[in-house]
Amino acid sequence: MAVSKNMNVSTKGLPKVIVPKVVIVGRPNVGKSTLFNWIVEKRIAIEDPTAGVTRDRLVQRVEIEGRVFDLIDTGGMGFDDPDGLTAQIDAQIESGLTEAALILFVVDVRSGLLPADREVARRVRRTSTPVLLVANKADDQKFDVHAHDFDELGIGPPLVVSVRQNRNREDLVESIVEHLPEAWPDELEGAGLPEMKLTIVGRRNVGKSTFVNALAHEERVITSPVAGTTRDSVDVRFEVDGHSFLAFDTPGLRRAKSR
Ligand SMILES: Nc1nc2c(ncn2[C@@H]2O[C@H](COP(=O)(O)OP(=O)(O)OP(=O)(O)O)[C@@H](O)[C@H]2O)c(=O)[nH]1
Ligand SMILES: [Mg+2]
Repeated sequence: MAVSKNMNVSTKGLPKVIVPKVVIVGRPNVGKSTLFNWIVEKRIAIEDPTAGVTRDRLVQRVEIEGRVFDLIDTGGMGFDDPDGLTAQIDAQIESGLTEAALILFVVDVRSGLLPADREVARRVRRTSTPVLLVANKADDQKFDVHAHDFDELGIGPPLVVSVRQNRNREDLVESIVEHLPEAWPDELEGAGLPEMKLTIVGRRNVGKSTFVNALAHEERVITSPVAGTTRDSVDVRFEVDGHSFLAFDTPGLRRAKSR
């Protein structure tokens, strides 16, 4: 079995389990989180008309057509965060790119090719990882011709989709599965399941994310003195003495505003 930098999970007593990571990247507001939720068929990531909403990298394990992979949502590349978290958001994107077995590079057919898309293209081309270009927001067939705008990115023809209109999900999913590294033996299925799940809750700014990072021994989630830094709930897998755990970092609970 080929083991690459993209392979991650081990479970005590069992051989290494290979779970490829598929990372979604793109400039802000192209619909990355919406696409993430669409593929995993759950409302995990916050979708919002405002640019720069996603900060952490979100992971969801997906099983499609018998293949298992971790789908990762990331913040908008090139977004200048008003809370001063730009470098940390970018570091999360970089971690996603580094661990990816496949990159889904999302663009928006409605707004066409923007300089920020070229910047994303430059960055993904620096990796040696396969890239699938996904042109989102083609809510209607008339948008399909605009997909050619993105040819000059040099990534290849985009897969044209609309999450809103549920267009071409099957093609996208099939394409992801085709690009995954080789399958692992059937008997290992499910071996990557955590032995224990922990949910971390508490008021804003009490140090929940800092605690999760201490467990994971890495800067897995963004921490800062700014209350409300964590916006999405984030699954964090980590191991202690060969045992696998899943911690669930949650946004801080806010007191209901008194009027
Ligand atoms: N018309 C149209 N709008 C879409 C589609 N997919 C997503 N959107 C909208 O695009 C906006 C941005 O969506 P998000 O998923 O939050 O975008 P994002 O790329 O994750 O944004 P950041 O995390 O801020 O970088 C939201 O208002 C979505 O409803 C689509 O297929 N068609
Ligand atoms: Mg997002």
